[in-house]
Amino acid sequence: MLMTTRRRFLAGAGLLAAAGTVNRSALAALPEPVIQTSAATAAPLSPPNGRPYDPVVTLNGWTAPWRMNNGVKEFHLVAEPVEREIAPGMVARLWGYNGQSPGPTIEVVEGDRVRLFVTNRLPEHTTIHWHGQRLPNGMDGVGGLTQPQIAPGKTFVYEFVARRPGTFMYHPHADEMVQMAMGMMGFWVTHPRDRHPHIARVDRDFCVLLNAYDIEPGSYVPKINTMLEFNLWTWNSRAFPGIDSLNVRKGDRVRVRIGNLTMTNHPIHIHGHEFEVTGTDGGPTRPESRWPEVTTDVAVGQMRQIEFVADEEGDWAMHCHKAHHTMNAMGHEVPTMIGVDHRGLVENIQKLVPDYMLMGERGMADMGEMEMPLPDNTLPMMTGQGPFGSIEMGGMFTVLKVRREQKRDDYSDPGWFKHPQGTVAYEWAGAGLAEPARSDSAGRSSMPRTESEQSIEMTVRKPTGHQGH
Ligand SMILES: [Cu+2]
Repeated sequence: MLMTTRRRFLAGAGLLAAAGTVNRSALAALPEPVIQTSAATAAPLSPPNGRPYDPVVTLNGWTAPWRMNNGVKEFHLVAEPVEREIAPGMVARLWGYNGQSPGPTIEVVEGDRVRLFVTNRLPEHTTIHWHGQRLPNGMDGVGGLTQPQIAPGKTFVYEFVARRPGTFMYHPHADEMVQMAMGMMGFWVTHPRDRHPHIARVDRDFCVLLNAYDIEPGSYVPKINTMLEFNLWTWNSRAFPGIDSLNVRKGDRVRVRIGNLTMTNHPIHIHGHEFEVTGTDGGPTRPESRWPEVTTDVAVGQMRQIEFVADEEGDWAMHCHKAHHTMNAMGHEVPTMIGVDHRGLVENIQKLVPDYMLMGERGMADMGEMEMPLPDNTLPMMTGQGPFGSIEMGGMFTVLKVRREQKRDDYSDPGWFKHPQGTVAYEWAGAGLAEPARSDSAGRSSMPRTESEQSIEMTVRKPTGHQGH
């Protein structure tokens, strides 16, 4: 959903008119920035001009349109306050680019000369650092070090040649802690110019930028001084169940590009498939350096490209393996209640405090289904309805959907997987479990102790003569 009819027309028509139809005065003017108001995943942007490439899909994001100006690819980024839907039911007031956080993905081709106009509509100065790029030092975007800060209301121009193919990011290098905590960041992909020996062609190419926010339940603006205790762990500023699924066709070669601009590392895990890291922040990895894995850690400031053939049909979980990062906002002060017997207590307290609820007595799974009244503008801690009930997830979690019948170039959600008969875990219908034999406290167990362990135990147990023991 683009803001004006004209903008919608320009973007929908594959954009900002080809160079031949742009007149001289238009070329002297700033390229019109395209403002995005939706958090939906945009269809990949097939390049309307310039060198051809296979476009990426930014989950819950989009690629910035450009105009060609005498062979230079021109983009216009506007740094500004934005409203971002984190998931249905919660909107955050962030800072971002062109209407959203993260900003649009920039896609160019190796060897492209790129000119980026950056207009600052924030209440304070900013810059943009082009993370990972080879470029002239004065284009590196470090406020105070390589350029003056961009004051509110001003527009700066960055220009360089995209010298190497790979996965990059962009973010401010000005009041960096605050501006990144507020959501200012974006993805950059430089596609190879020709066939590259270490870059395979893929059928699906997804972009995920890892970010995190600390937004008190019921409020809208992130707390900017938080270093580690974030309460919203997001991909492209979306939390489960707001993160779109990765929809692929069985047999597709799939690439997922992951960049981490949070303040901690994220071990990204995919079910049902092995993948290889085919690229890092430094570019494509040499094939002889790759090994198969199912989880890869993405440290702060890093980018990882993982690739696999999606050859197992189904709905496969894909998530950060830090369990706290697949939860939405929750208090860290919730005590562990497992095993505590509260029978009768809740009823008594509810006579005094009608809304009182006890959390966590049998684990926390109940939270996933609890119809607990939440403050405005917050997300349940564990949520998401699957075909078999609550998924009990939040944060950095989504689903890789592999389908035989998914059409090529079709990114639409195929719905839940229909499992072939006899392939779903099922309830045992036979006799129940009798109480199993357990080893006793005298230490008779399947692992007999060594003599020395036994003698240590004797020493401890024997009274030593001290009074009062
Ligand atoms: Cu994580």
